Amino acid sequence: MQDVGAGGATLHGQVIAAFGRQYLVKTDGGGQFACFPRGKKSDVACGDRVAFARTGDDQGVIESVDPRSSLFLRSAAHRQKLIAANVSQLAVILAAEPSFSEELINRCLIAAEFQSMNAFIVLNKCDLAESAKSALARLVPYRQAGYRIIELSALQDAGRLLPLLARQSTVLVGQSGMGKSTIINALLPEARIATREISLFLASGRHTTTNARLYRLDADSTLIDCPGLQEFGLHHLARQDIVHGFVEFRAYSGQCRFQNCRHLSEPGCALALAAKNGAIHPQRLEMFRRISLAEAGRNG
Ligand SMILES: Nc1nc2c(ncn2[C@@H]2O[C@H](COP(=O)(O)OP(=O)(O)OP(=O)(O)O)[C@@H](O)[C@H]2O)c(=O)[nH]1
Ligand SMILES: [Mg+2]
Ligand SMILES: [Zn+2]
Repeated sequence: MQDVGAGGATLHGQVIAAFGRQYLVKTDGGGQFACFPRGKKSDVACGDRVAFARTGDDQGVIESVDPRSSLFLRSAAHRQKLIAANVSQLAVILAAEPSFSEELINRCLIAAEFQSMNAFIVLNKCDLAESAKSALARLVPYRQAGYRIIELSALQDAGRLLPLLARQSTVLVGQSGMGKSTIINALLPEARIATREISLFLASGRHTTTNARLYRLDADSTLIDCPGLQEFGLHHLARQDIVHGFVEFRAYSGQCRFQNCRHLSEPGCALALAAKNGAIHPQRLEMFRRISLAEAGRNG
């Protein structure tokens, strides 16, 4: 194989799985190496392109990370969790059952907007017709905001996602049990095998995904499967970034009575007026206020 350099040679590849501080790197020639980052800090994400020094037959040490086109991450006060690098779009995976958190949806969308990523929503398990109907009703504010909502049943046919995934690098996120891995397995039968291999490797018979993993759909399209999310901190964002994360609010920029309006309860707030007359969905403004107070409250 072309890419297998002599001992100590520098190789290049893409991180296709992240297990804590260990990364599986695939070279363009197809070789796979278990790599550790050099030093203590580990700021490498699934999807990253890296240069690494080969330290063994199938091992290496990551020397550097190439500049990224995007970095999808969540953060709390003192830590960041890198989710996926070099992704062009976000697919928020929801399901008819179990119930999903709307705050989580909004937080994921804000993080994607911050990285200028495209985003859309998938409502999975639509074979459960009754629950799908009420779930869909909860998604009206997002449709109104302009997000595409794809209804499907991964158990029946996930193929309708394919046109949206072509020539994109897509990260699938959502709460545990929504069906992210089932969707990927439906699109890529060989993913099932990879998942099983990883489960064996980690000696866990569980369904649930424990590590981020990149799958190649074709030469120009990739998918990243992630462990289920319970929370999504946005500590790395300023108040303005959170406002910007609500795409349909942008048309009202600069129209509030006060230039420093926080869109909470100030008089003459253009967003409050737009929500009142239905031009923006009141639930989105409510979500903005909740998240903004929780995250950007620290900035005054
Ligand atoms: N009825 C129905 N069940 C589904 C569908 N898709 C997935 N499931 C089931 O939902 C459960 C969870 O699916 P997973 O694909 O493991 O969910 P996940 O989002 O990857 O979960 P985590 O890895 O824990 O984050 C499994 O039992 C699936 O069989 C669907 O379209 N319809
Ligand atoms: Mg999974
Ligand atoms: Zn305002």
